[in-house]
Amino acid sequence: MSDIQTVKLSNGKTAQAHTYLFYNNKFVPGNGPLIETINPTTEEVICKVHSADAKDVDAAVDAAHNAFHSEWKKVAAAQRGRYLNKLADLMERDIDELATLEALDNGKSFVVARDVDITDSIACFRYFAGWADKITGQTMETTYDKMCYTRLEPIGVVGAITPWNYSVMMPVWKLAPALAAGNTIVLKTSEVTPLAMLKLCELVVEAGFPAGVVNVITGYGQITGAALTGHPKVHKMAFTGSTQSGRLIMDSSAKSNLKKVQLELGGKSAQIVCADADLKNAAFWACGGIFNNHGQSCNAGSRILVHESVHDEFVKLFIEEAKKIKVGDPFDPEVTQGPQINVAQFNKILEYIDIGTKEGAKVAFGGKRIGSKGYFIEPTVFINCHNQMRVMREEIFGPVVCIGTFKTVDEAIEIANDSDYGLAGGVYTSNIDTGIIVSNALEAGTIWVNSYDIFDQSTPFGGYKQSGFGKELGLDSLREYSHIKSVKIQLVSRL
Ligand code: TXE
Repeated sequence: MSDIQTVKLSNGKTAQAHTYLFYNNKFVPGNGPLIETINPTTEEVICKVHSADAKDVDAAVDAAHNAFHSEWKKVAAAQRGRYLNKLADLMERDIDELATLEALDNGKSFVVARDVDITDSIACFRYFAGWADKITGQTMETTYDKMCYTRLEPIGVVGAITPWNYSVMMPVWKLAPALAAGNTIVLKTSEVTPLAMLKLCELVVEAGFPAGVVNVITGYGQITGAALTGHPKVHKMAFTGSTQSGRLIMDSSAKSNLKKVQLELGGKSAQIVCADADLKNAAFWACGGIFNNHGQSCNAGSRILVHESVHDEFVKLFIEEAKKIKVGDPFDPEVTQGPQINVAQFNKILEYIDIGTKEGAKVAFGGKRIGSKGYFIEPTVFINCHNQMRVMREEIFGPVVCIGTFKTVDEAIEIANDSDYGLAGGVYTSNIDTGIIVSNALEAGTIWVNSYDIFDQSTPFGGYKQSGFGKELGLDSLREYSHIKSVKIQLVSRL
């Protein structure tokens, strides 16, 4: 089986896809089990992709280790930035090919893949390219006969493990700061959606990165992921995925060589709609806040808490917004919601719709599968929800929103914080004091006021509680990929 395969799109066209592992700037076959990657629109196999066994992981880590300790360490910081900018330029050139593979493999609309996922990934590389030669420490005042300063140093080989919901953007959120800070990286893509990232590897070579700096392998969590997490030459793990897998990664990192770990995990974020909110604006953002990416976002605002005095009006406006979502083939330019990622997620979501109904929530909109082929589910609105229901507490990770009411803002804060998770939150109000007070009180890493799900490269993102720890994006993220060294100099000679 050769590396490059011709794959079929659901619109009858074809694309080219790499199917091998990528390390040392080469595409090489893997020795793990072949993985069938499935088109969620048609339920057909797109192609078979090679996976890495423990020996392949060793080879990829060795490539990264050797590159770090030889060439990459000596590359000037400004040159690291130039490589990242060049990669961003090449992604811009090949944006349609990258978006095509992402839409094919993941099921998200081609337009969204191009204008959000790939466009934001390009912006992320450019943002961190700018930082590469501006990484500085501090000079400290201590005593008259000493000089003390800090240096930010790269950690070495970074291991990254990413999920399928943003199969280019989540890797890039790790690659860009890790490389800007001077590390090399071995990234394990999700076994569910490997294709777009493998295409990006082609561009890594063209951008001129020295061999071994960027390495991308595919494989199952228990085989490839576990080998990477337990590897003694990997000194930091960056992970996005389920809370359950996050625990395993932390455990294995601790048991191997006590790697530095950052985890971006699940969520059950609350959007609070106050009585004084502009309800049309709230309905617009809250709807995108849950249904963007088919509800498959860690920060999805999947609980909506509405002041009881405006509940009926809000629900009416919210459903009007939900009706505008067009579900269908990702390559139809009008479509905003494609299929769910795979049969496991599809069944899980339908099961939760059933659980919610049995718990006493009422389906006010949607609630069913669409068609008989492909993993399509209607945007679904539950009302009459309270915080003891499983659908209000557990991450559904699909297009299902649960709406409940509150009487006072304090009660809304209490309900919002009554969660194992703490990734994000939202508040809609026309009073800036309320906006700030609620933002301060919510136990979550990102809060949006009068909007939701807006990202910027400069603004850090990461969780509280069981949504994980560590920050992605922004200056804080560079520190996640750096050691801070203190240097203390005793001035011996006296004038
Ligand atoms: O995630 P997994 P799954 C949540 C969401 C979803 C649920 C299950 O609720 O319904 O998780 O999704 C790798 N050692 N999120 O099963 O398994 C795996 O190969 C090392 C939220 O797809 O966590 C993949 O690369 N790695 C989330 C990655 O972990 C392991 C996004 C994510 O897969 C591993 C995805 C192991 N033992 C799901 N086990 C978010 N925060 O956005 C698995 N992996």
